[in-house]
Amino acid sequence: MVDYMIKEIRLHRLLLPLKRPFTTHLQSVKERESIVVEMIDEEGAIGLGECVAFSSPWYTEETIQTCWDALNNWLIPSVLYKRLSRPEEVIKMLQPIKGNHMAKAALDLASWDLFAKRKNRPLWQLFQGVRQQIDAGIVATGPFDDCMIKQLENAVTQGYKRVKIKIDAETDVEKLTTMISQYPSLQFFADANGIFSWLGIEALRNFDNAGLTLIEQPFQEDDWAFYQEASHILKTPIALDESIRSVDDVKRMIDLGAGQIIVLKPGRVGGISASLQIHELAQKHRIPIWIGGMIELGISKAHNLALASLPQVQYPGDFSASNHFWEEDIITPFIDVQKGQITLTNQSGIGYELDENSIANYQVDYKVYR
Ligand code: OSB
Ligand code: MG
Repeated sequence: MVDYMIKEIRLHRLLLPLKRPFTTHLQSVKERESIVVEMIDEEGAIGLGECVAFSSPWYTEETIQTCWDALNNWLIPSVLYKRLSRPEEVIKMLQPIKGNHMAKAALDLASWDLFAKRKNRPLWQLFQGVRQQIDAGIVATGPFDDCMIKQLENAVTQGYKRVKIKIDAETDVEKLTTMISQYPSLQFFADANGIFSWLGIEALRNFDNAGLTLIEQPFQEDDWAFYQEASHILKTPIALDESIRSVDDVKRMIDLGAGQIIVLKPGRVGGISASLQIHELAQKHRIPIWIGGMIELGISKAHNLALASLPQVQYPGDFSASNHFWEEDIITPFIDVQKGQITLTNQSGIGYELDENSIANYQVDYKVYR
């Protein structure tokens, strides 16, 4: 394998408005910050990555500012001008720096896209993905009122097969059960974002006969004992989202028998390299995976889509079209959902390019290292 060199890295710090606020019991997100990474080799090939931390630590400890600082001060100096022969060497070079998985992921993603482009192969084929059509899935928020019905009707019209509902202390289980029975063509996931650590396992039990395909993150990240207990009591499978911050968390989940399904968010676990390790573990232990979203932009989404081609990904992920959250995404072409599916491209790498106009519109800071 021939060596190549990381000759230049560009960081675009962006701020985009959401079409409408995304509100859960944790936070109302109205605008989205992001860092897009361009990693360039000596031949001028460009690999794209994205950092998916939020502006404040409501969902993960890392924020866009901590990632910006980590990237500028420690991560980029550790990889710039280094020679590589494999994409996972970038994350290995970053091992002496503790934590900062979300900041590291941005570079790891870029490294994989760069490698695939050098090889002139689509990323999903490089992973030996087994499918080119990826099932889409939408998230619908708010109380079970007319607005929710409108969101569900739109989902059905656009061909989505799966809808994720956010649940909290106010959720009316009876209304939820009726609603689910009225949409037999849709699979319903319920995401609790940890609230049953405060409401208790008994309250969670009320959801067991609602017709849900799965319940996502009923308890807080480290409430492993709750996960063990609930996995015995509930017949609805439990999926772990926030709890899966690294490969080690997956090992813990398996050792403890805590939960049945992994929600894999590459941007949180340290990138593609860590995601492939998690996939291997999940395959060995027969644990199904689905790929989660974080209201991210097209670059991260494209990486996630490529991973969704892997065999152990067995449920539809958080994959909506670019126009679900955004007036204008930062990639061309936009991500498009047809008959409930997204087709992986045959272009090399992630198969999408940065839209320079849109980057210029939303850029609030820019750094270049060469
Ligand atoms: O908990 O899955 C979550 C969005 C931001 C942060 C956390 C979560 C979410 C979502 C939306 O549920 C998923 C999406 O981007 O489609
Ligand atoms: Mg979630």
